[in-house]
Amino acid sequence: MGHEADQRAALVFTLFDANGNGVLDPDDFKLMTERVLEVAADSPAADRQALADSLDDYWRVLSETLDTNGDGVISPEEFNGFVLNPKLFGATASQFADALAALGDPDGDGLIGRGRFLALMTAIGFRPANSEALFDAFGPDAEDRITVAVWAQGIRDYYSPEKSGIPGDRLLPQPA
Ligand SMILES: [Ca+2]
Ligand SMILES: [Ca+2]
Repeated sequence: MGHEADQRAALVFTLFDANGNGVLDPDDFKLMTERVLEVAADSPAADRQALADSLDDYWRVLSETLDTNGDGVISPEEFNGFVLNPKLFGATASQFADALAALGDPDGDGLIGRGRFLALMTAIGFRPANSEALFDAFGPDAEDRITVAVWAQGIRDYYSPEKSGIPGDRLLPQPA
């Protein structure tokens, strides 16, 4: 695993710990679902449900796989970068990628505006400056929109340990 992928995995732990108690627990995934769905109140019900289902699945797969001491939560030690293991989590991450990107496009034209993108990324827990840089790296069109497909692929790349120099690396803390 490259250095960027290590950093991406560490950031995923911080983001998943939505309630900030230092471990991953079911409440984190409920909280993240609520925050994202609040931003996507105007998305079709099926798309909203798909996002809720994808985060439910994410927690189920994570806890079944990584809670090695069986205490019902995942510690940083238990987590330890395994989220980027494509064999364990590739399908789960891919489902989440499609569900999240779809919420960026409530009117179904296949395009996502910057404002909606930033609102969803902030709901997930990313910093606005990093999210802006990511949006720019995706190459928005003249009307400042990206496609649903580009964002979904960007999320998949983020979870692919063999990838480096990807747009998602804009989300990592930048050297001062
Ligand atoms: Ca937590
Ligand atoms: Ca545990």
